[in-house]
Amino acid sequence: MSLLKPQLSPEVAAALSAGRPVVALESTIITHGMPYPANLETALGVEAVVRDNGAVPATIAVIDGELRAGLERHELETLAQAKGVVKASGRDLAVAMVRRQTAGTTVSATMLLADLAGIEIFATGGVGGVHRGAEQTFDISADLTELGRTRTAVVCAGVKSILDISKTLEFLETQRVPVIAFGTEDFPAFFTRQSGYKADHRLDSPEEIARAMHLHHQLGTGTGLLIANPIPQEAALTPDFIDGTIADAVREAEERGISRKELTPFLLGRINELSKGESLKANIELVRNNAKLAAQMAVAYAALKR
Ligand code: PSU
Repeated sequence: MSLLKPQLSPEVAAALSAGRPVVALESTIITHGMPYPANLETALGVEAVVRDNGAVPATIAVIDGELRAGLERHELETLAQAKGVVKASGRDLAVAMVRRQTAGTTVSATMLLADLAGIEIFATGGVGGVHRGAEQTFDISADLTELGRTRTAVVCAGVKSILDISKTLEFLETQRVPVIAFGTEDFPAFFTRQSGYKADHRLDSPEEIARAMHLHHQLGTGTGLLIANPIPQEAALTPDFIDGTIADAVREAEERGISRKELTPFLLGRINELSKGESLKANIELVRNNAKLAAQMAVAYAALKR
Protein backbone atom coordinates (compact mmCIF):
# COMPACT_ATOMS: atom_id res chain seq x y z
CA MET A 1 0.00 0.00 0.00
CA SER A 2 1.45 3.35 -0.93
CA LEU A 3 1.64 5.94 1.82
CA LEU A 4 -0.02 9.33 1.68
CA LYS A 5 2.11 12.43 1.35
CA PRO A 6 1.07 15.83 2.69
CA GLN A 7 0.62 18.54 0.09
CA LEU A 8 3.86 20.55 0.09
CA SER A 9 4.09 24.30 -0.45
CA PRO A 10 6.15 25.12 -3.56
CA GLU A 11 9.00 26.40 -1.38
CA VAL A 12 9.11 23.26 0.77
CA ALA A 13 8.84 20.99 -2.28
CA ALA A 14 11.74 22.77 -3.98
CA ALA A 15 13.93 22.61 -0.88
CA LEU A 16 13.27 18.91 -0.30
CA SER A 17 13.92 17.89 -3.87
CA ALA A 18 17.22 19.83 -3.85
CA GLY A 19 18.28 18.28 -0.50
CA ARG A 20 18.25 21.68 1.22
CA PRO A 21 17.57 21.89 4.97
CA VAL A 22 13.91 21.98 6.05
CA VAL A 23 12.47 22.22 9.57
CA ALA A 24 8.93 21.08 10.39
CA LEU A 25 6.84 23.14 12.85
CA GLU A 26 3.65 22.07 14.59
CA SER A 27 0.30 23.86 14.65
CA THR A 28 -1.40 22.82 17.91
CA ILE A 29 0.78 25.45 19.54
CA ILE A 30 -1.05 27.95 17.26
CA THR A 31 -4.59 26.56 17.62
CA HIS A 32 -4.57 25.40 21.26
CA GLY A 33 -1.25 26.38 22.86
CA MET A 34 -1.29 30.19 22.81
CA PRO A 35 -3.93 32.94 22.64
CA TYR A 36 -4.42 35.18 19.58
CA PRO A 37 -2.49 37.32 18.54
CA ALA A 38 0.57 35.94 20.39
CA ASN A 39 0.08 32.63 18.56
CA LEU A 40 0.26 34.29 15.12
CA GLU A 41 3.22 36.51 16.03
CA THR A 42 5.02 33.45 17.40
CA ALA A 43 4.28 31.31 14.34
CA LEU A 44 5.56 34.02 11.98
CA GLY A 45 8.55 34.79 14.22
CA VAL A 46 9.56 31.14 14.46
CA GLU A 47 9.42 30.75 10.68
CA ALA A 48 11.70 33.80 10.38
CA VAL A 49 14.18 32.31 12.87
CA VAL A 50 14.33 29.09 10.82
CA ARG A 51 15.03 31.10 7.66
CA ASP A 52 17.64 33.31 9.37
CA ASN A 53 19.50 30.15 10.31
CA GLY A 54 19.61 28.76 6.79
CA ALA A 55 16.62 26.37 6.60
CA VAL A 56 13.11 26.42 5.12
CA PRO A 57 10.20 26.28 7.62
CA ALA A 58 7.35 23.83 6.99
CA THR A 59 4.43 24.45 9.33
CA ILE A 60 2.25 21.34 9.32
CA ALA A 61 -1.54 21.34 9.73
CA VAL A 62 -4.77 19.92 8.32
CA ILE A 63 -6.67 22.55 6.32
CA ASP A 64 -10.22 21.67 5.24
CA GLY A 65 -9.32 17.99 5.37
CA GLU A 66 -6.06 18.34 3.44
CA LEU A 67 -2.73 17.34 4.95
CA ARG A 68 -0.33 20.22 4.47
CA ALA A 69 3.36 20.95 4.98
CA GLY A 70 4.27 24.61 4.45
CA LEU A 71 1.57 27.23 4.98
CA GLU A 72 1.20 30.64 3.36
CA ARG A 73 0.94 33.71 5.58
CA HIS A 74 -2.80 34.13 5.01
CA GLU A 75 -3.33 30.49 6.02
CA LEU A 76 -1.41 31.02 9.26
CA GLU A 77 -3.54 34.12 9.91
CA THR A 78 -6.76 32.16 9.41
CA LEU A 79 -5.59 29.23 11.53
CA ALA A 80 -4.53 31.51 14.39
CA GLN A 81 -8.05 32.99 14.64
CA ALA A 82 -10.14 29.97 13.71
CA LYS A 83 -12.74 28.77 16.21
CA GLY A 84 -13.66 25.14 16.85
CA VAL A 85 -10.48 23.79 15.31
CA VAL A 86 -9.70 20.15 16.08
CA LYS A 87 -6.60 19.14 18.03
CA ALA A 88 -5.31 16.19 16.04
CA SER A 89 -2.80 13.64 17.15
CA GLY A 90 -1.70 11.00 14.63
CA ARG A 91 -4.73 8.79 15.24
CA ASP A 92 -7.18 11.63 14.47
CA LEU A 93 -5.85 12.51 11.02
CA ALA A 94 -7.90 10.08 8.90
CA VAL A 95 -11.21 11.17 10.40
CA ALA A 96 -10.25 14.86 10.06
CA MET A 97 -9.63 14.21 6.36
CA VAL A 98 -12.95 12.41 5.85
CA ARG A 99 -14.85 15.17 7.68
CA ARG A 100 -12.90 17.92 5.86
CA GLN A 101 -11.93 19.43 9.19
CA THR A 102 -9.23 21.98 9.95
CA ALA A 103 -6.90 20.72 12.65
CA GLY A 104 -3.88 21.82 14.59
CA THR A 105 -1.42 18.93 14.59
CA THR A 106 0.16 17.88 17.89
CA VAL A 107 3.74 16.68 18.16
CA SER A 108 2.65 13.12 17.36
CA ALA A 109 0.70 14.10 14.22
CA THR A 110 3.38 16.55 13.10
CA MET A 111 6.12 13.91 13.46
CA LEU A 112 4.10 11.47 11.39
CA LEU A 113 3.30 13.99 8.64
CA ALA A 114 6.87 15.32 8.59
CA ASP A 115 8.11 11.77 8.10
CA LEU A 116 5.64 11.16 5.25
CA ALA A 117 6.81 14.44 3.65
CA GLY A 118 10.50 13.49 4.02
CA ILE A 119 11.31 16.11 6.68
CA GLU A 120 13.55 14.70 9.41
CA ILE A 121 13.83 17.56 11.94
CA PHE A 122 11.01 19.26 13.80
CA ALA A 123 11.04 22.13 16.31
CA THR A 124 8.40 22.69 18.97
CA GLY A 125 8.05 24.13 22.49
CA GLY A 126 7.15 21.24 24.74
CA VAL A 127 6.23 17.66 24.04
CA GLY A 128 3.38 15.90 25.77
CA GLY A 129 4.29 13.25 28.32
CA VAL A 130 3.10 11.17 31.22
CA HIS A 131 0.63 13.24 33.23
CA ARG A 132 0.81 13.45 36.99
CA GLY A 133 -1.43 10.77 38.46
CA ALA A 134 -1.08 8.58 35.35
CA GLU A 135 -1.01 5.53 37.60
CA GLN A 136 -4.74 6.20 38.09
CA THR A 137 -5.75 7.95 34.85
CA PHE A 138 -3.42 6.26 32.32
CA ASP A 139 -3.02 9.72 30.69
CA ILE A 140 0.13 9.36 28.61
CA SER A 141 0.55 11.54 25.53
CA ALA A 142 0.62 9.84 22.14
CA ASP A 143 3.68 12.04 21.48
CA LEU A 144 5.74 9.49 23.42
CA THR A 145 4.56 6.42 21.53
CA GLU A 146 5.01 8.27 18.23
CA LEU A 147 8.60 9.03 19.21
CA GLY A 148 8.99 5.27 19.62
CA ARG A 149 7.95 4.50 16.05
CA THR A 150 8.65 7.50 13.79
CA ARG A 151 12.10 8.63 12.72
CA THR A 152 11.78 12.34 13.40
CA ALA A 153 14.19 14.32 15.59
CA VAL A 154 12.13 16.59 17.85
CA VAL A 155 13.73 19.68 19.36
CA CYS A 156 11.92 20.81 22.52
CA ALA A 157 12.70 22.67 25.75
CA GLY A 158 12.17 19.58 27.87
CA VAL A 159 9.01 18.67 29.66
CA LYS A 160 6.86 20.94 31.82
CA SER A 161 6.19 20.06 35.37
CA ILE A 162 2.46 19.91 34.57
CA LEU A 163 3.69 16.40 33.74
CA ASP A 164 5.43 13.71 35.76
CA ILE A 165 8.94 14.27 34.41
CA SER A 166 10.47 11.16 35.94
CA LYS A 167 7.80 8.86 34.48
CA THR A 168 8.06 10.65 31.12
CA LEU A 169 11.80 9.90 30.98
CA GLU A 170 11.15 6.27 31.98
CA PHE A 171 8.55 5.91 29.25
CA LEU A 172 10.94 7.34 26.65
CA GLU A 173 13.53 4.80 27.72
CA THR A 174 11.01 1.97 27.23
CA GLN A 175 10.19 3.41 23.80
CA ARG A 176 13.94 3.33 22.91
CA VAL A 177 14.08 7.08 22.32
CA PRO A 178 17.44 8.75 23.01
CA VAL A 179 17.10 11.92 25.07
CA ILE A 180 19.93 14.31 24.23
CA ALA A 181 20.39 17.56 26.14
CA PHE A 182 22.10 20.37 24.25
CA GLY A 183 25.04 21.89 26.08
CA THR A 184 24.06 20.59 29.53
CA GLU A 185 23.85 17.43 31.62
CA ASP A 186 20.41 18.38 32.94
CA PHE A 187 17.07 17.57 31.43
CA PRO A 188 15.33 20.96 31.26
CA ALA A 189 11.79 21.64 32.49
CA PHE A 190 10.50 24.02 29.79
CA PHE A 191 10.19 27.26 31.83
CA THR A 192 13.33 26.44 33.81
CA ARG A 193 16.75 25.15 32.75
CA GLN A 194 16.80 22.26 35.20
CA SER A 195 14.21 19.67 36.17
CA GLY A 196 16.18 17.86 38.84
CA TYR A 197 16.69 14.96 36.41
CA LYS A 198 19.66 14.26 34.19
CA ALA A 199 19.27 13.70 30.46
CA ASP A 200 20.62 10.41 29.09
CA HIS A 201 23.17 12.19 26.93
CA ARG A 202 24.81 15.53 26.41
CA LEU A 203 26.02 16.90 23.06
CA ASP A 204 27.46 20.37 22.59
CA SER A 205 27.01 21.35 18.96
CA PRO A 206 24.34 21.10 16.23
CA GLU A 207 26.89 19.21 14.11
CA GLU A 208 27.34 16.53 16.77
CA ILE A 209 23.59 16.13 17.13
CA ALA A 210 23.22 15.83 13.35
CA ARG A 211 25.88 13.08 13.32
CA ALA A 212 24.14 11.25 16.15
CA MET A 213 20.84 11.44 14.23
CA HIS A 214 22.45 10.08 11.11
CA LEU A 215 24.06 7.16 12.97
CA HIS A 216 20.86 6.47 14.95
CA HIS A 217 18.99 6.00 11.67
CA GLN A 218 21.80 4.01 10.07
CA LEU A 219 21.53 1.61 13.00
CA GLY A 220 17.95 0.90 11.92
CA THR A 221 16.49 1.80 15.30
CA GLY A 222 13.28 3.09 13.70
CA THR A 223 12.68 5.56 16.53
CA GLY A 224 12.79 9.32 16.83
CA LEU A 225 15.20 11.34 18.95
CA LEU A 226 14.28 13.90 21.58
CA ILE A 227 16.62 16.89 21.71
CA ALA A 228 16.17 18.91 24.90
CA ASN A 229 17.31 22.50 24.54
CA PRO A 230 17.15 24.55 27.75
CA ILE A 231 15.35 27.91 27.68
CA PRO A 232 17.85 30.82 27.41
CA GLN A 233 18.95 31.97 30.87
CA GLU A 234 17.56 35.49 30.43
CA ALA A 235 14.07 34.17 29.58
CA ALA A 236 13.92 31.42 32.22
CA LEU A 237 11.41 31.68 35.07
CA THR A 238 12.39 30.97 38.66
CA PRO A 239 11.21 27.57 39.96
CA ASP A 240 9.68 29.19 43.08
CA PHE A 241 7.47 31.37 40.93
CA ILE A 242 6.37 28.88 38.27
CA ASP A 243 6.11 25.68 40.32
CA GLY A 244 3.44 27.17 42.60
CA THR A 245 1.50 28.43 39.58
CA ILE A 246 1.65 25.01 37.92
CA ALA A 247 0.50 23.29 41.12
CA ASP A 248 -2.49 25.66 41.35
CA ALA A 249 -3.45 24.99 37.71
CA VAL A 250 -3.15 21.20 38.15
CA ARG A 251 -5.33 21.33 41.29
CA GLU A 252 -7.95 23.39 39.49
CA ALA A 253 -8.05 20.94 36.58
CA GLU A 254 -8.64 18.09 39.03
CA GLU A 255 -11.41 19.97 40.83
CA ARG A 256 -13.13 20.77 37.54
CA GLY A 257 -12.73 17.24 36.19
CA ILE A 258 -10.79 18.34 33.13
CA SER A 259 -9.04 15.41 31.46
CA ARG A 260 -7.90 13.74 28.25
CA LYS A 261 -7.13 15.99 25.27
CA GLU A 262 -8.59 19.08 26.99
CA LEU A 263 -6.14 18.84 29.88
CA THR A 264 -2.94 20.20 28.29
CA PRO A 265 -4.62 23.24 26.61
CA PHE A 266 -6.46 24.01 29.87
CA LEU A 267 -3.27 23.89 31.93
CA LEU A 268 -1.34 26.04 29.44
CA GLY A 269 -4.08 28.68 29.36
CA ARG A 270 -4.54 28.72 33.12
CA ILE A 271 -0.79 28.96 33.81
CA ASN A 272 -0.66 31.92 31.46
CA GLU A 273 -3.50 33.66 33.33
CA LEU A 274 -2.14 32.87 36.79
CA SER A 275 1.38 33.98 35.84
CA LYS A 276 -0.01 37.24 34.35
CA GLY A 277 1.50 36.47 30.97
CA GLU A 278 4.99 35.61 32.23
CA SER A 279 4.68 31.97 31.14
CA LEU A 280 3.62 33.02 27.63
CA LYS A 281 6.66 35.30 27.27
CA ALA A 282 8.95 32.46 28.31
CA ASN A 283 7.13 30.06 25.99
CA ILE A 284 7.67 32.34 22.98
CA GLU A 285 11.39 32.72 23.70
CA LEU A 286 11.99 29.01 24.11
CA VAL A 287 10.20 28.10 20.89
CA ARG A 288 12.36 30.60 18.99
CA ASN A 289 15.45 29.16 20.64
CA ASN A 290 14.41 25.65 19.59
CA ALA A 291 13.74 26.76 16.02
CA LYS A 292 17.28 28.15 15.84
CA LEU A 293 18.88 24.91 17.04
CA ALA A 294 16.67 22.81 14.75
CA ALA A 295 17.64 24.93 11.73
CA GLN A 296 21.33 24.65 12.58
CA MET A 297 20.93 20.88 12.96
CA ALA A 298 19.11 20.71 9.61
CA VAL A 299 21.96 22.60 7.90
CA ALA A 300 24.53 20.21 9.38
CA TYR A 301 22.40 17.15 8.59
CA ALA A 302 21.88 18.19 4.95
CA ALA A 303 25.67 18.56 4.58
CA LEU A 304 26.20 15.04 6.04
CA LYS A 305 23.75 13.49 3.61
CA ARG A 306 25.28 15.13 0.57
N1 PSU B 1 3.05 21.57 25.56
C1 PSU B 1 3.23 22.89 25.39
N2 PSU B 1 2.60 23.54 24.39
C2 PSU B 1 1.78 22.88 23.52
C3 PSU B 1 1.61 21.46 23.69
C4 PSU B 1 2.26 20.85 24.71
O1 PSU B 1 3.95 23.50 26.16
O2 PSU B 1 1.22 23.50 22.62
C5 PSU B 1 0.77 20.71 22.71
C6 PSU B 1 1.68 20.00 21.69
O3 PSU B 1 1.08 20.06 20.42
C7 PSU B 1 1.68 18.57 22.18
C8 PSU B 1 0.28 18.44 22.74
O4 PSU B 1 1.94 17.62 21.17
O5 PSU B 1 0.03 19.69 23.38
C9 PSU B 1 0.16 17.30 23.71
O6 PSU B 1 -1.16 17.13 24.08
P1 PSU B 1 -1.58 15.86 24.96
O7 PSU B 1 -0.93 16.10 26.29
O8 PSU B 1 -3.08 15.92 25.01
O9 PSU B 1 -1.06 14.67 24.23
